[in-house]
Amino acid sequence: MFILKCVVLILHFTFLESVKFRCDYRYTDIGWFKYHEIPATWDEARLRCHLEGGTLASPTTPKMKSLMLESFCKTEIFTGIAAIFSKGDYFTIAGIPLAEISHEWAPYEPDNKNNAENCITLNSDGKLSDVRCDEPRTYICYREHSNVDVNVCGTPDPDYHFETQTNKCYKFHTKAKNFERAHMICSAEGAHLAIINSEEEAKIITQIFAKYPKANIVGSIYQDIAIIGFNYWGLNSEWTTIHGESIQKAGYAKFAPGQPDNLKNREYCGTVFRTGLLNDGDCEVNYAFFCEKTPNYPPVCDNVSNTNHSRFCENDIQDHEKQLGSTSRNIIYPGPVY
Ligand SMILES: *[C@@H]1O[C@H](CO)[C@@H](O)[C@H](O)[C@H]1NC(C)=O
Ligand SMILES: *[C@@H]1O[C@H](CO)[C@@H](O)[C@H](O)[C@H]1NC(C)=O
Ligand SMILES: [Ca+2]
Ligand SMILES: [Ca+2]
Repeated sequence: MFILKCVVLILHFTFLESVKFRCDYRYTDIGWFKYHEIPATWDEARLRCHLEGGTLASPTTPKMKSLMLESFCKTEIFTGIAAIFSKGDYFTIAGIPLAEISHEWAPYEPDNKNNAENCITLNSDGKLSDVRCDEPRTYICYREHSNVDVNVCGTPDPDYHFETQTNKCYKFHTKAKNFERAHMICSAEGAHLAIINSEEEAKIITQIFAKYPKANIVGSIYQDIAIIGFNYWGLNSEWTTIHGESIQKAGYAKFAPGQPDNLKNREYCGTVFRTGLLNDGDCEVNYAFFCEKTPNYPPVCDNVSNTNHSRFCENDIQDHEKQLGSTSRNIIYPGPVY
């Protein structure tokens, strides 16, 4: 019996020892990495990494650099090193000065071309270049190893709360954003703008909204309205959820009295009042918003090192061939040209 208890205890501790994080990040012994293949401007890349629970990666150590280099196939990626506060003063997101990072510049770099280059790329040969921040590039997000595990909602973000009636998690964002930005934020968090599928869910939304009095909502003059996941599908003349169903079919279509009123002829995005009743809102106006998350999506993985991280670079190589107009298979990566 005693031995059995010991085994159970040991199993218990072994279990406790692992920390989970979303599987789109690859675990290494220094932390979690995700290569973002959709190019973004530096500001957007930084924000997306932050919302995902990481930071825009920088080659701060030889180990970091080699893990970054084996994660991408492009000629270069954005790093987190940028001069965002004053020209020429380069720091990582976490404030490490470039001078403290061992680095080698690509030929003729840095040139601060047209006095417009404030961001730094890591090139496939391991060298750095200064580039414009507003020209989209791919990038890597990095999450340092942390003891903070995911919660029942499958995220380390403590602001997602599980609701038993719907088996979903919800997060109320008090910092008001427009529809597009709200959609991006929920997506990056592994969630989506909340979709109300029943009276019950409308009630949950109402109850969450009630926990945040007007004074808690920043950046909006409409503190009784929050964005949720539906909008007006003009071509089909129908209020449609972001998952493509009419709101009637999705299960909840109760507009507030007098709504939708298409005020000023510019209300095509879905919002909800504190009452739980729907409203058409202005897609460009900032409102608080609700994200909804399925607990087991995105899936989470244990912090187990995955050594099989060879990226399949064929697509990128074909890209280069197209750009170069070459048919050669044993391509030599061209140096970056700025
Ligand atoms: C996983 O995380 C736990 C808790 O922080 C840690 O003790 C363990 O060493 C980690 N495993 C690996 C392979 O890094
Ligand atoms: C490693 O990854 C490649 C490509 O994704 C896959 O074909 C191969 O089976 C993997 N090997 C192992 C040992 O997991
Ligand atoms: Ca340059
Ligand atoms: Ca309205």
